[in-house]
Amino acid sequence: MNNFNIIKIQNKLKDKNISALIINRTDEFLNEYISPDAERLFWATNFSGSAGRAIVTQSSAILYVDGRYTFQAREQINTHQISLRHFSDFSRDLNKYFLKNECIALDPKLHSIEVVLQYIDLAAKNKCNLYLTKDNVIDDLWNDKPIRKYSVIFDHPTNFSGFDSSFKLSNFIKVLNNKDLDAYFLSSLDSIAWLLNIRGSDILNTPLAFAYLLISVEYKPILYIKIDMIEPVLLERLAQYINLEPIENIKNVFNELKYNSKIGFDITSSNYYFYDLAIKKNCEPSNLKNPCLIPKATKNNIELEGARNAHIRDGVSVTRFLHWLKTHPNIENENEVTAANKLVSFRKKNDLFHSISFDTISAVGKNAAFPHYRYDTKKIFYFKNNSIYLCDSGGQYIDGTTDITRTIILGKANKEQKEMFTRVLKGHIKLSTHIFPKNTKGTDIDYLARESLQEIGCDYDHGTGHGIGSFLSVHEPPQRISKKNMFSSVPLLAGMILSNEPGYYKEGEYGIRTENILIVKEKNNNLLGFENISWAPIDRDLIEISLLNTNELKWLNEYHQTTYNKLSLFLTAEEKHWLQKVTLPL
Ligand SMILES: [Mn+2]
Repeated sequence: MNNFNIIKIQNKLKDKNISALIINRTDEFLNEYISPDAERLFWATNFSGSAGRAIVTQSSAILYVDGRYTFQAREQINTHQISLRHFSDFSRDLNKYFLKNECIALDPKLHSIEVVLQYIDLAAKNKCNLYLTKDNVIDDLWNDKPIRKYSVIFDHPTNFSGFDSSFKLSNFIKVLNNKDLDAYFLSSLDSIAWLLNIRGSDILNTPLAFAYLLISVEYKPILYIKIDMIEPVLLERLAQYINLEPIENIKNVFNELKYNSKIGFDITSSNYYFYDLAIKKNCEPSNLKNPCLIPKATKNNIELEGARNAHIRDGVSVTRFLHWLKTHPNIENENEVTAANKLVSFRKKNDLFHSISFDTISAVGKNAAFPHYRYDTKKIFYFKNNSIYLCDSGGQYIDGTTDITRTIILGKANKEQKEMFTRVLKGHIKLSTHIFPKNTKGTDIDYLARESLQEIGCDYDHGTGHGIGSFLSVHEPPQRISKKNMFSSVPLLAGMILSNEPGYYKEGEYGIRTENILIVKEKNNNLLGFENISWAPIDRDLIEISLLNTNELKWLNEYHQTTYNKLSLFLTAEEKHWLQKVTLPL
């Protein structure tokens, strides 16, 4: 089927004499999780993944996605009209478009300061025109664009968040004073939510409220937000130390600042529009890494305790779900959608449950080979005997965010599936039990999770671990465990929470991933290591015991014993009996 939206864009480019339009998959807050009105890349290309960029010219279109999404993108886009390339080729490819006298357009609200500054440099070098659009080209064409919805904004009290927001703000202002800044412009929604102990539901599955915050060393911070959506109790608290302004007035944010005020921006996570606006208002922008990032990532004891508790409740749901699947009398009558719904129904019963934390990846057989598969209610896949099922899911609880993946076999696994599952598990265990010196980055230890796969020439084309928020984003920077040179990385610090999720994907056949969540912990002799906080059985029917060494076997048996001890209290007699059986030592 022809993609008419690409043609509409191309006609618009011809009308406006634009050579190429760069589309970025994000919103003006540079979020990973966006509201439907910000799904411009999806509107243009039909690719629905959470990361990607496209370059549309008058006669061509190229979509750039990372390894998580290559299979999915190929299925979703019309490959006659749109070519697909790996994200790592994007920067190099720009040289093909930034040519002399060509006009390259982009919306400065949807690209980071850092990226636009690079484009400006490249355009100057190649004598090419960079056109920062005032009105978004796609919005002009998108007739049935959804209207942005705003939801209730509520308090996240200190018995869950640990520190009160005036304490966090005073630490933030200390940083600004140290750096000699007059103010800081913050547009990362999860940082604003963390700093002010507020949460909302403006974005599906991530408890954020649309807002901007200007923090001044001299005046009260100004929060641009939907004031009438704030719950009365919260409004009363915020009004004590914050000035509230309607979010629609954000374009006036720098108006009251004195001439030449030095304003900090995080050039990687703020959009270029506001940086440019600050310059136009005679302010002096200055790059400062978002001062919330490290304090937000290194969870306090209350947040860590909340995460442990949330993961036990969540593990109970996942275990009940696995029991339901593995003991189902007619699994062929169930499908990816009914399974995902079943899992949600278990989670909903848990205390402090708010929502799921991302669209459940519920993938049967060959669909599991898409690391970020999204089931399609129009194209239902039923369970088949002797097929692999991969489920990656999570919950938002008031005391913590969870994320867990289990891969199971329904029926009998073949030799290859068992070998690959066991190699993935070996990587998972190796990372989980690693002890490392301070100052180690996630990129330094990523290889541990891949070693056993790489021994036989296999690998997976995605990161091994991401940070995770406290009742916030399920993917939370800055820490990550991934290959070197792919993303920037920071040293791992005690209190950080990360996922451990190696996998293996065989296109057209099956996919495997085993994911638990880890807390970075101080160990003896000034070293760091991990504490595992996810509990759910790992499918013994997929394990090839002969491939595990003594220590790995010991880890697995202890993991299963602890899983049983932590969860059995909350299960029915039948579920408990089943869990006992599947967690017996191997
Ligand atoms: Mn994950």
